[in-house]
Amino acid sequence: MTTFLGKTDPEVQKILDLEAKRQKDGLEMIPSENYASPAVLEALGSIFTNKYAEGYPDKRYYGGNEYIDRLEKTAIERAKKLFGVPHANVQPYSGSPANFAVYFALLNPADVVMGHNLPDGGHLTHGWKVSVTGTYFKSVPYHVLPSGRIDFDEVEKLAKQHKPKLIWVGATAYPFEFEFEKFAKIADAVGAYLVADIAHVAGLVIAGAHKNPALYVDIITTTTHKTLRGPRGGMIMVTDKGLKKDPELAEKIDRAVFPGTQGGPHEHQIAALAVALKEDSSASFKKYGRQVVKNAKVLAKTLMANKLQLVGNGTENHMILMDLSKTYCPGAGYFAQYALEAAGITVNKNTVPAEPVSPFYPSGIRLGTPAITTRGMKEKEMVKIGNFIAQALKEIKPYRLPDDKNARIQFLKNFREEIYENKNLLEIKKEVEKLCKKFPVPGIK
Ligand code: DSN
Repeated sequence: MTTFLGKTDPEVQKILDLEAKRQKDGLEMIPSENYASPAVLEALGSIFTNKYAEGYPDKRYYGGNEYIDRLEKTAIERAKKLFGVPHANVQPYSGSPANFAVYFALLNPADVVMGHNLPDGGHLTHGWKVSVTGTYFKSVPYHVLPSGRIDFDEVEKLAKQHKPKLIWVGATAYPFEFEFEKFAKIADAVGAYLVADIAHVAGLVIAGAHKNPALYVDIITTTTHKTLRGPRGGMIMVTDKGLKKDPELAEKIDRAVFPGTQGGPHEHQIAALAVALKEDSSASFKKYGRQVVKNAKVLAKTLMANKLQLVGNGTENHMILMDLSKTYCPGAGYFAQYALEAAGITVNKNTVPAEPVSPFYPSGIRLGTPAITTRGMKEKEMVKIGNFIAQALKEIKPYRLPDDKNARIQFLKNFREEIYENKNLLEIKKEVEKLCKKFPVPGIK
């Protein structure tokens, strides 16, 4: 496919071709994944990768940055305009480094931070115990109710009791719209910085399919490769509210990114981000973002019509969290992920609220519509896909996770071998491939 790569390194070219085929022939339904456009890919693979640019536009530690400055300023201005914020830093390498920089800008070691509990759908960097954010800081997690929604009585109680310096709003497995205004009331009452991590829903925010946190929070962080359809990367934005609270907030964030936690920015990544942000400002992107949510709602309805249980009985965004613990068995997310993969449908196993097993053998799966909507699929296809999924999941019925941890390893090995040869799943895979042929993937021939 790529002339230079194919000649220089046929081994990597072969792997690339195989991955392209996988991305093309299957249904990509991990809610945090998407397809970047050919223009974004071109910018990402460009000669901007050759340049060192430590520092910021007009304040670099290296020469030769005339055009790089122009590039980074373009990305910054586009981000500010799209999200309605006065300050944007486009240098974070990805979402986790963006969040680490926020800690470094605002907190001292052992300060208190509150975030959405990981097994309840939160993110590692919001204070989970194995992350540096849960070890160098005192982490007080908040939880969700049995309905799956955030328990705001608990958030308020914990905030009053522990007086956090920083509260995160944002999650990775939460099928509801974020209620930024409720968090703002609590954070303001205890004098905490409020930071929205909108990595999952940033594209929906731009499309008007999710409320914009800019009015309610001090800082916004996001990745750039999920619903924004950009390159892998991160951004940090400071809001008017944040600057009013702390006029030095923008400088604090910039210093925390460089030199605080990162070295030279990845300007090829920033170039691709600039391109994605231009694409995201179009009318067709607004239509895309709204279609992502419409598709998720139809998919949720189809799954429930097939008697599958969803956290929150549906979705308000791009994501569906399916609880398989009662329909099948505790830990069934593991079986479901592999069975669906055998059927050409990629999802990820995920914990559910009040998870009965563990994050490695969780009882749910997480599904999303951003990538399949990018391919142009609509409501009609969602009904088809929902029925494929329900049909495929029937094949996990005979399997039950052994209680004995040592017995599990051999059992799961046998399971994986069997599931990839399951005839019914292979039949569904053929149907999936037929459907996928009608919806090309941007950037793959
Ligand atoms: N790994 C991302 C996700 O899948 O949601 C979060 O960082």
